[in-house]
Amino acid sequence: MSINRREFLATGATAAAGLAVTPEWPAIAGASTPAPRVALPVVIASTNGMRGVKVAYDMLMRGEDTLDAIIAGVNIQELDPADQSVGLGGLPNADGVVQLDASCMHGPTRRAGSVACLEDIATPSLVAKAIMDYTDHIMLVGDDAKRFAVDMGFRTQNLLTEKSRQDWLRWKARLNASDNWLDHDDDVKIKFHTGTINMNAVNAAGDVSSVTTTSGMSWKIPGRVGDSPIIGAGQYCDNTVGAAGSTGRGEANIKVCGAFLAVEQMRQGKTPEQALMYTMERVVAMTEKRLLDDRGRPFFDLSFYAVAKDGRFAGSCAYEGGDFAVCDASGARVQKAVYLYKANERPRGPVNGRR
Ligand code: SD4
Repeated sequence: MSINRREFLATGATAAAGLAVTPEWPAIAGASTPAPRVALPVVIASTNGMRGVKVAYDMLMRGEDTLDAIIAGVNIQELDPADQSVGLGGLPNADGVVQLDASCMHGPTRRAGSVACLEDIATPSLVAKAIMDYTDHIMLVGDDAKRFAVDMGFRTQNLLTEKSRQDWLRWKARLNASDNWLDHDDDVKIKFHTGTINMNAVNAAGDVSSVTTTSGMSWKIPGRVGDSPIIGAGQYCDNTVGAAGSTGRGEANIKVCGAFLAVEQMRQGKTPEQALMYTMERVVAMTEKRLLDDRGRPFFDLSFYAVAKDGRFAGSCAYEGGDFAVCDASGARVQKAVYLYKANERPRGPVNGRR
């Protein structure tokens, strides 16, 4: 029996087998121009997800679920003590305590989960998924989130590595020049740090998922919640459109609900690149004066990542020089992000918007 390509796709056989496919028609309603042919699956992430996008892609090729695949991808960074922006080894808050945020969305079943200010559990992405899978709620925080996780069988451990503890001590020592702590010559390097991993995927059937996980802004005030666990800011997906997520200064992203905004822009027909540039422009437009130079350019940076249901993808930054990780039929690689301002336009100013 012969079967044409469209019928073959419609059988779902391709999806079940996880095969790479090339959609022949634009999947996004309202798209003004036909989408270019893009091979599926596609996984994109912040650059620290280079190892993760390959792991996730291989799982999608084996027909595994989109959210399971990208969570396996981000687990690599969460469990890596050398990555000081996520999970085990993440830089702590002002009290020297590692507090983690994460959220995820599963496109095909339209579900979401989120956890904030989680301590002692290295994989908040899996805790967010457990909240999604096993409760009628979407978000749990703090000690109660930890108790839930322990009840679910998650293992507790000290997440503060010796390297992160030393960095915290040095930051603390430099807080006040007239305190009783001595400074060290290299302490000038100890500033506020940002870092996070966001990962988004679309499989051969066009199913979409998204996840973001982080230790948040280093030296933050205990209890501070960033954008990563906020559904619609740190990540968002809609199975009829695509997925988006963010890393960088969460306070700037929360005010524009950046991941939601990017997905909604794609829904209205913008390409991922156009949707992310629009989102970056909204971030700058919504930034308070103290964080802008006299020409209106932000002192901080922020990155967005988006993948459309048809496999087109992009990354964006405020300033030239940013990149992101992607894995598709051409393999895992780093690609340049689009940007609003040239690198030499970056104002000299407080790092990460801190004065
Ligand atoms: C946050 N966007 O908590 C996250 C992680 C980060 O500085 O990059 N922090 O704001």
